[in-house]
Amino acid sequence: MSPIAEPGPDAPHPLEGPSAAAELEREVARRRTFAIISHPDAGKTTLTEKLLLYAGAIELAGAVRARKARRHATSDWMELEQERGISITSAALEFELQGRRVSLLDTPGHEDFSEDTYRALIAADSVVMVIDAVNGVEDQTRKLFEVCRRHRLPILTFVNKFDRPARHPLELIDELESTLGISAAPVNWPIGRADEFRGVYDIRNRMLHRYEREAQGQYRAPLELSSLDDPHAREVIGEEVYAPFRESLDVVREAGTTFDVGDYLAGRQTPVFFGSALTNFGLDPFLQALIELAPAPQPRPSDTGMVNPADGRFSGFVFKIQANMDPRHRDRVAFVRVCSGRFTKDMVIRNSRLGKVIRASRAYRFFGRDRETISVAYAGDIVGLVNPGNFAIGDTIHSGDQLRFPELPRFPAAHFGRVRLLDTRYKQFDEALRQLEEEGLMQVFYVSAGRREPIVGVVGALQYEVIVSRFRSEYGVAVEIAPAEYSAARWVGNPGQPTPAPGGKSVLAVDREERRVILFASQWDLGYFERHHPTVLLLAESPVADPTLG
Ligand SMILES: Nc1nc2c(ncn2[C@@H]2O[C@H](COP(=O)(O)OP(=O)(O)OP(=O)(O)O)[C@@H](O)[C@H]2O)c(=O)[nH]1
Ligand SMILES: [Mg+2]
Repeated sequence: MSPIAEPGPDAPHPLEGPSAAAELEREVARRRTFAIISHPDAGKTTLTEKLLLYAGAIELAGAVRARKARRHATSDWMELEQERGISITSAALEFELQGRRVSLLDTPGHEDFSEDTYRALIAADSVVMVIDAVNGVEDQTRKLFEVCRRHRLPILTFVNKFDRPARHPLELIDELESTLGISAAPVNWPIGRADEFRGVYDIRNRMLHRYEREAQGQYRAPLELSSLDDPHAREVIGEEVYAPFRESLDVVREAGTTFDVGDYLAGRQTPVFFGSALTNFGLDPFLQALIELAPAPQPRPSDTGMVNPADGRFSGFVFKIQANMDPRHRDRVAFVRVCSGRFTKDMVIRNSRLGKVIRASRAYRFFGRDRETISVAYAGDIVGLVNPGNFAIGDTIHSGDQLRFPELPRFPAAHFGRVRLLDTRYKQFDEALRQLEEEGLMQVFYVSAGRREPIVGVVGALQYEVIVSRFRSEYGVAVEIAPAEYSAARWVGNPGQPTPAPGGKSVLAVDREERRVILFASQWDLGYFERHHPTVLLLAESPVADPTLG
């Protein structure tokens, strides 16, 4: 028994009062939560790994697509990610740097995984956009940029791969401005490219950061150049590279956008940095800028008005669920973005969808696959709560009065496949279906009596591969997925009425909760049904988040 008496009901809680409010404000102000986005392969995971390295959070940067014996990147922890050298699921990494508490979300670039990327974006306060210097602004970057614009997220741009035969920097800046419609303000300017890449010139501070192929990231103090006309500068850079560099620099200094922090924070302007993540070049100034410029947690809209991060009341939302991250525990973790207040271990919280009270007895912070138990977290943090079926993606959790954050984007399934169990591990098979559906990786439908051969609906076909791989590696179950001839799923929204037979190759199915779903063989069939049965309410989204339906 503890010799210390429990405080009576009237005693102030140790975490209340003016000093607690000041502590909350201080902690919130030092938080920086951002997502790294881009088209596949631009170098997000490589940049993430190198930023961690520079921040001192990891000792040895693991290369993406490294040989088997070598370490893998911290944020690509899943087996299939390591096999394929691509990111499949977003990863959260939290570290301390120069008095800031940084939470970084490395996201997958591939369109088939973009639902996960969109949700991670909404959990962030700002964004790092990576551009491949050879390919410029690519499709997926454009789409993700639109989401950033809608949410008014400030964006820092890192133009990567300048060690390769990159496009001309003026052309890249121009492309950023013309295709994205945002003004782009170069913070530094590349000197040469590919084999003639000499480094970057910091425009505002007039510093020359020299690139040295052999140094591979070892820190070299930048050279201060009081004037670029200085013969020493020409000598260091080399006459052949100097002339075109100087010419383009003069163009941007005269006609280009100058950096303005207000415009950046308002999402009207993106500061642009040039470098090469793989060869560790240009990372230090970028990381510095990130620490100095990226905004602290911002107020967020809810159904009860704006929620201020320094509000005393705890609130947050679940933006991701991931099962089996830790092979030793094999549990399901809900990733919560804390939006206001302070979260403490054992706190009694409420899930606003279920109206249910939950005691948060285990909470974690993340470092890729690794996690650490925490006893306190503040607005801006990404917290993991072990999820015994208490949370769904999009849930708002809070203490105090009821509130709800806006719903998270859900994408309708566009590809359908029949899952076949190739062994007899039925129990594990059902568990895998349930847990991966809960993650939002797929939707599961049952046609007629066939409980053993469900139909899964996914956003992108690459997810089939992920499902097969995860069934095997996480549940020890062998399955194969054969394409099924459906192209849309719609829940029937009027539970009381009988559902007319859809006809043709379309079928009536149920989801896990026995709610009725029609799997349409084509978009045309869907349209035909809608025209002929205008009273049948068809819902494009799984009503999972609403227990009153069905
Ligand atoms: N030459 C060169 N290659 C790079 C650089 N940065 C990354 N790469 C390579 O580009 C490839 C893709 O890098 P990733 O970091 O996995 O790219 P990503 O953006 O995370 O890709 P997804 O997560 O799959 O969208 C890898 O082979 C990297 O080694 C760079 O600065 N220079
Ligand atoms: Mg990646």
